[in-house]
Amino acid sequence: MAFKTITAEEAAKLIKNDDVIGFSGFTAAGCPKVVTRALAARAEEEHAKGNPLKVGIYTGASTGDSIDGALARAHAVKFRSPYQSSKDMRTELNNHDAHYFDLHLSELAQYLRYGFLPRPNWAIIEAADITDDGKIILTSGVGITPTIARLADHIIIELNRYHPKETAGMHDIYEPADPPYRKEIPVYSPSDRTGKPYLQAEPSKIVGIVETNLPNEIGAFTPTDEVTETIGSNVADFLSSEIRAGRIPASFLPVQSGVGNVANAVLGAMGANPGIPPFDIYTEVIQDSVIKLMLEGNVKFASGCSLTLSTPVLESVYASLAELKPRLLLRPQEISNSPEVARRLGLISINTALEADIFGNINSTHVMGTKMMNGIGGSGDFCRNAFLSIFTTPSTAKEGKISAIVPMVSHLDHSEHSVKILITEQGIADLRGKAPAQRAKAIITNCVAPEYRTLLEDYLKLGQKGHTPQQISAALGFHDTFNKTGDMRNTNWSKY
Ligand code: 0RQ
Repeated sequence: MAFKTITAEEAAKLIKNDDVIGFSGFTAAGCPKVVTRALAARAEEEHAKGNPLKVGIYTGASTGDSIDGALARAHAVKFRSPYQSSKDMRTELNNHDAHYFDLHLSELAQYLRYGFLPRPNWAIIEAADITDDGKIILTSGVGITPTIARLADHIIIELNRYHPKETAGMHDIYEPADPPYRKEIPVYSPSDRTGKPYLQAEPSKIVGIVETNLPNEIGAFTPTDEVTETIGSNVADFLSSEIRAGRIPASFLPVQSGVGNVANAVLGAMGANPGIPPFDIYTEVIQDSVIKLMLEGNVKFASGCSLTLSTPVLESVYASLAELKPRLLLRPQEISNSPEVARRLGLISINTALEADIFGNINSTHVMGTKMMNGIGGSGDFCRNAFLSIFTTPSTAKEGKISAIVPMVSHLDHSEHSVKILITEQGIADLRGKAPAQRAKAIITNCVAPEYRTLLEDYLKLGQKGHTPQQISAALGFHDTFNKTGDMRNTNWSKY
């Protein structure tokens, strides 16, 4: 091999305080796994000696524990973008120990190219294979890798033998030109290819190869329960009724679905609904339920940015590559999440809200308006541009002490102008063509948990006479009551 083999510790020693690193992968799929653990150990040693060692971090999305967890616990992160879902990183961000810049996932690569953010000094890339002239076959997640490989001064490769070289052909690596030279992204159907199956890196930038043989750090999904299954069947019933009404073509449209338990339940219910024909997926995260639906014949093709699969399911895909590779495509996130492509393909977009308000605004990110949960992720890329944007959420959280439907969201990620349908286990609110007061009625009647309905009806009676009948002094009364008493059900409007 043309490149020097080095250890993770040797690689980590090259990285200096204040350096900026871009990582391959998307979610824990395709992320490097050993250099950051060595870097975290070094940071702890340096900190013990009183020396600073903190780095800026760009990733595709969330990562495995070896990146966000290890570096956060070592207090080795100066800034972080665009998405994370690690308990330890969350603590760092919420304590202001690391600065977090929450960003639409489709935008990070171009933000870096445009010079809006510091350029990465390092790209650390997990590869399934590499040729002497720098052609890299990525593993199970693409993320921002093409852009960081091009922009970084130096590249470290983690060559992970766990991922078979035979995945070559599953990736489609393409970077759009920047304005004023950008042309349309030529994806007209989910299976269209626009680029190359490999990433071309500049060989002189590659400082070393660290050999590994490690699975992705992806935990198993918690099983569906009554609430998530009811949300799933509400979504599937709604979509099949839209087909019957002629508002969704009988051949159906490509589906984007978020991550997590609700998303898994939704896809499962869609597969089981006889009113929904086999469909294509155009999304960011291909998770276990997509592979199951593919094997059952309910999903025809899946384009995404990562195979975020539990280890047994990823291994079953690798064991059936001849059958599945022609039906799977992994793209950079600026293509998988492209607003232009989402609008053109007419995606049905289904994402999960942390909280929604009775007027159809969505908070996806901030618990009680202040604490960062994960980030906006791809939800904004899709929601604003989809053919039909659906948000789902269980109607309550924390054993009913929190209503996920509130008078006014405590932080705004997706506005009433983008959100078309809200679905909970209680039912479905179709917000299309409704004025704010009508939306409030539809949401309170159909989506709110019974114990919160009267409270929200009473809130509306307090309302001012304006177009959107908010009572500003009481609008965050649910949150205020929760902060004071630990239970939103104690809200007493006469106090506001
Ligand atoms: O708390 O973890 O302590 O049990 O929030 O809630 O119901 O398990 O739902 O795991 O799907 O996460 C919005 C965070 C939902 C996620 C969000 C508490 C609840 C629980 C998690 P525990 P659930 P999920 C594709 C698209 C933004 C990015 C996005 C997300 C925990 O879906 O990050 O959409 N979305 N990306 O108890 C306080 C509330 C709450 C609440 C729930 N109103 N107030 N806590 N919880 N509602 C993905 C990518 O972009 C990669």
